[in-house]
Parts: sequence; C-alpha cells; structure tokens
Amino acid sequence: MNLVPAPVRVDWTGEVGPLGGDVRTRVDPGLGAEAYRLSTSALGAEIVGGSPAGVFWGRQTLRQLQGPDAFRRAAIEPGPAVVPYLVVEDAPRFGWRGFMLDVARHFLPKDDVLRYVDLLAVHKLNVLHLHLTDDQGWRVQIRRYPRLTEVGAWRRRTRIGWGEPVTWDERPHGGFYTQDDLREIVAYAAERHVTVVPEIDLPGHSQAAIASYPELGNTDVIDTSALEVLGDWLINPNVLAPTEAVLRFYENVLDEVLEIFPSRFVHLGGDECLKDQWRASATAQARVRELGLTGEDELQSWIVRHFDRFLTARGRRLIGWDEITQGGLAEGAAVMCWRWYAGGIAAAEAGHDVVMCPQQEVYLDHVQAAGEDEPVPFGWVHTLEDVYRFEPVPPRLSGTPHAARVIGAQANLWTEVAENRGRVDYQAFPRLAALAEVAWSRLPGPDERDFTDFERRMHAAHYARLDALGVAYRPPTGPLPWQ
Ligand code: TNX
Repeated sequence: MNLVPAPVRVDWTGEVGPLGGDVRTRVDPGLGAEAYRLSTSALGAEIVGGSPAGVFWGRQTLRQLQGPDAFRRAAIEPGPAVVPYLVVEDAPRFGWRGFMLDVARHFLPKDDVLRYVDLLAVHKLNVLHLHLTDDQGWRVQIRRYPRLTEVGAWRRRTRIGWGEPVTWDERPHGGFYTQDDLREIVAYAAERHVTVVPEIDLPGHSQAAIASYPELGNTDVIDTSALEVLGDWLINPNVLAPTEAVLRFYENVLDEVLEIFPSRFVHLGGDECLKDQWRASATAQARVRELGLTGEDELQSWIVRHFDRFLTARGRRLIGWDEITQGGLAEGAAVMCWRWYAGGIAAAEAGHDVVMCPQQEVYLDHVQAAGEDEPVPFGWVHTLEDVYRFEPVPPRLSGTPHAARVIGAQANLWTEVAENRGRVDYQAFPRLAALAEVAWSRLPGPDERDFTDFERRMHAAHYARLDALGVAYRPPTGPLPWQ
C-alpha cells in the first residue's frame, strides 16, 4: 500500500478497478472518534467514521487511493479513478497532530495560511498552531487596542538570515489578519477538522506589543517609548512588566482572541523570558515581595497561573512552552515541550497534558541535510529519516500510566529564515509527511522503524501528490527549488 499515513489494517482483495459511482458515508459512534473504515469496490466506496472527523480522514485515504491527480484543483483525466478494492481500518495514535506556523517573524498572507490548512488535512494533521505575536510583529487585529496592528504589525527593516556579519533587508515588512480573516481561517479549518490554536506569546517575545503600547514594558528600567518592532532575531530583554495593568490589558486582548478562536487550548507562549529587567525594576521587585515569591521565576509562574485561572473560568485551557514549568506549573496548564524532553516528562509525571515537539528532533526551520546546499545554515540537521524516527513518548514514560499524558506530537516552523510561502514549503516538506505518520500511526520504536519502506512509499506515491498539490518541497535529488 502506498498510504501516508500507514493504515492500521488493510485487507486488499488483490483487485484493482474503477471506483464505482458514489461515496457513501455514515457515522458509527461505536468506532473511535477519529477512526474510520473505508471500503472500495466496483460498486463504489463506503466510509464509516466514528465521527464526522473520522469520515473526513477516510475521505483523505480514498483520495490517496485515487492517485496523485486527485490532489490537483481540477480533474485532468475524465472518468473514474482506478483504485485497489480493499477495506482499510484506521485510527490515529494521538489526538493532537500539530504543525506550528510562525506568522510573526514573517507574515504569510491569509491565502497561504488557508493553503496550509489544506496541506495539513491531506496529511491527517488536525492542529494548526498559529504563532501570532512576537518581538518582530503582532499579527492579530484587536479592536480595543488598534495600535497593536497599526504599529506592532510593521517593522522598518529585517535581518537577513542568521549569518554573521549581520546584514539587513532595508525594506519594511509587515501585515496582519483582521478578525474576519481569522474567523474565515478558523471556519475553513473546521470544515477540514483542523483546530486552529492561537498563540499570544507572553511575558517574553513581546517587543512588538511594547513598541505599540510602551506602558506594557518595564518603564522604570528603560525608555520603552524608544522601542521599535524588532527587525533582529534572538532572545530579547524587553519583556512585559509584571503589573496588574498589564494583566488587564492582556485579559482584554484574550477576550477578543477567545471570540475568534473556539479552540479548547489557547497558547500563551512563556518561552525565553529574560528576567533581567524584572531584576532591575523596583516595581517588579515590589511585586515579588508583596506576593511573597522567591524570585523572578515565580513571578513568571504567577502570571501564567493568573491566565490559567482566566482561561479555565472561560472553559478553555492554557498551553505554553515548557518554560512555564519554571517556578511551579499552573494547575490546569498543558505543556508544549520544545527543549529536549525533560520538561515534558516532569509535567506528564505531575499529571499535566504534554505535546511533544523537541527542537532536537522536529524543528522544521533547522536544516534538513548536512553540507553546503541548504539555503540557510541554521540549527541542527534533521533529515527526513530523523523526523521519521522521532518518538513522542520518551522511554522513561513509555509503558507507564503517564504515557497517556502525551496527547500529541507537533513540528514547529519558525520563520526567521523562511520569509515566504516557497521557503515555508521547502522547510516543511517532505519532513511534515514523516511527522504526520509518526503522529497518526502506531509505529515501532525509533530504531525498529522501517524508514526504507517510508521512503519507498514517498517515491511510489507521495512526492507525486505533493507535486500535484504544488508544494515546493525539498526534492530528494536534483536541483533545489530555493536556488
Ligand atoms: C526558539 S522554540 C524559540 C523561537 C525561535 C526558535 C528558532 C521557542 C519556544 N522559542 O523564538 O524562533 O528557537 O529555532
């Protein structure tokens, strides 16, 4: 079979023929929520799903059986596709099969985001995590605070890549999504059983917000009115002030964000918050004393706990990068583990849900081959094979009751060096296909995984599907599309 993701069970009659007239679908709640059973014959296809999502994933498999041309926007061959006559019974391993797209470092127009929803759905990935705010840009319209996009969505210049010496693209860059744009993305994704999880990063990675509203920063330490939306990368010392006024501001922001995004999980960042300004700030230090905290880590934790309660009271759940475990993890929070596995393991053992996306394994902004021919030499080498051998449940959790706390796997694509759709495609594919199979299928352990078979299926079918979809992936051989 040439399926990506690989099915749990396939009974093939050995016959191949035209797919008969109709595709009948029905929901049987007796199956797992996202599970499906697909049967094809000369009489047509039947898809039984445990839910509408299950039916939808069954449709994706049927499309795979129909051949690469089924992935074009319009049919180029008349008549019914030839398919194998078979029964597939399939169900996902994880409920969270995610892809994070950083639209803050480089803005991607709405159409490109919608196209990514389609690409996720083809791969049976069901979470699009949108990194909407960072030092370099604020991309979501907030009616109450218009300067967040009037000022915060634009920067004067941009560092080119990660190279030294630093060079600049002197053209302004920016853009944002209106609330209606985002509602459209959410609705389009929902039709494809993809949940859009918004990320509002705080208290670090907030310079675009501070440049828009200087009172959000540590005004007793630096002149925040002089800050601009950042054009450089790296970790930034300009973080939010830990004051009640800043909490209120972000509550108001979140009120509007929750109206747009129905997703149960809301991502509040929490990564790479440098605490130097808090150390130097009399206001922050007074807050540490007043709350009886041991230091700045607990101050961050206090902010996270505040928003954990805020979101819980509204029927939502907070998820954040694994730094939110520092200083004590908020009661209801889930952890997105990016710095190796330790933070995720500790959180799972303490009973918190965890999504695994370690930068050592699945950071798609990192290069995908050693040598000279990658466009920007950034990060560790993660080949297609490396991503295929990514195991979201680490050995220490495997076989224990805590393993169930790992609710999913995700690949992250930061866009410092992926400045347009072509570059995003190149970084994402084909590695996202490997991640999709890891997140969907119950594969053997990393060392026993049959990468040769995966590669064979890529060559036999999946590269042709990506071609039909117009994805500018990194080809296994030949000239590279970025050149
Ligand atoms: C770390 S991963 C970051 C991002 C960068 C990325 C580059 C994470 C939570 N923070 O801000 O873009 O490294 O790989």
